Amino acid sequence: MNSPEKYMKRCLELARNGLPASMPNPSVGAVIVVDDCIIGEGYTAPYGGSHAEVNAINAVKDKTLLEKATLYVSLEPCSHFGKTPPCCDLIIQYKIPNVVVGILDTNIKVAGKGIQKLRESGTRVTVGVLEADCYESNKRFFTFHEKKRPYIILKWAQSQDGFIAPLVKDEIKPVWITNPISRQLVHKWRSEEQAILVGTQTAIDDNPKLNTRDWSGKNPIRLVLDQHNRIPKSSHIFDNQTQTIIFTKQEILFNQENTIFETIDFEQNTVPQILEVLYQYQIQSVLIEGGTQLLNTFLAANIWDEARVFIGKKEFKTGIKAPEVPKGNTQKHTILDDELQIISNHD
Ligand code: AOF
Ligand code: ZN
Repeated sequence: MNSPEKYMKRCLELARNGLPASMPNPSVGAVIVVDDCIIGEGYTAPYGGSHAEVNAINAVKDKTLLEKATLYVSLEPCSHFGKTPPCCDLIIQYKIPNVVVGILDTNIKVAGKGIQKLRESGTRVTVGVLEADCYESNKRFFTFHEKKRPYIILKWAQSQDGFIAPLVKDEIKPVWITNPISRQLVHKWRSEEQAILVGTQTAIDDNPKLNTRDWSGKNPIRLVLDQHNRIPKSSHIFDNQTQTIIFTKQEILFNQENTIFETIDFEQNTVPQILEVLYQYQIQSVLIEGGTQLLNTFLAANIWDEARVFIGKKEFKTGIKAPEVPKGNTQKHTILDDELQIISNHD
């Protein structure tokens, strides 16, 4: 591995520490090198905080070394005043002569202007090191800016014989298809995304909390479809514990500060309307947890980025049919007795 790749790998390692707290900002890693020695490192602080480059520069004890350093960074340094001043200005101020960038920023506020500003100041800039990995590290951010919609992850669990639920539910005891470890993993996944979406029937049948109680991360924003306001107000999703958005045909009076109603036209295709609302709220990623009808709607429209499907050992013989597992670039994992397939909708 040559040294730009070696240091970019380190940037990506650092960037992983910044997610999900940085969202909707991308999480970036930066490494400052002199004579093949790392003298400073940093990654993006939680949303609204300092950027990776700033943290890396602040970590360097002897600032005079910066005048002969190379800064490696997994995303183009910003050139705009957002919640923080431009990273480019700081790089120029400290006279860092070389900058190696993983990938360009597609946020229109930056989009090449960072590179241009650095080059105009005389900084030597290289772009495109481990570009695909840098894209992957901020897939939610890039999807949001490029497609004007959140990154969409479909998730469901199905029985060995292809059912998402039995026909008749036990009122007292929930029927689990997957083992407790898989279920904990789902709570980790919930903590990694900004929002979680379920359909009306799932909200009524399962009365889900849609939180991360089996994991230590933050709760996602809950999104629920409820065209005719059929979901009982005593349901967990109306418990005001987490910000909740209800997509409905007609808004109703409901005085809970954490519950917002968004009216959409159910006579029209709902998918683009939902995505438009999420874009307005700057929600960059959503985990869609069912039910079958909602998952099938996104699959049929081919508007999804990843599907995560658990296949449990249980057989139901009859029940509610799971969506057809989509074809695509598939990774298979085993979690105790469960099989997990992760399918990417991209090459
Ligand atoms: C960088 N380094 O670590 C990150 C960048 O409102 P602000 O000031 O926090 O700016 C947010 C934008 O800056 C964000 O949308 C993206 O374009 C860029 N993020 N840039 O140089 C970083 N996180
Ligand atoms: Zn910046």
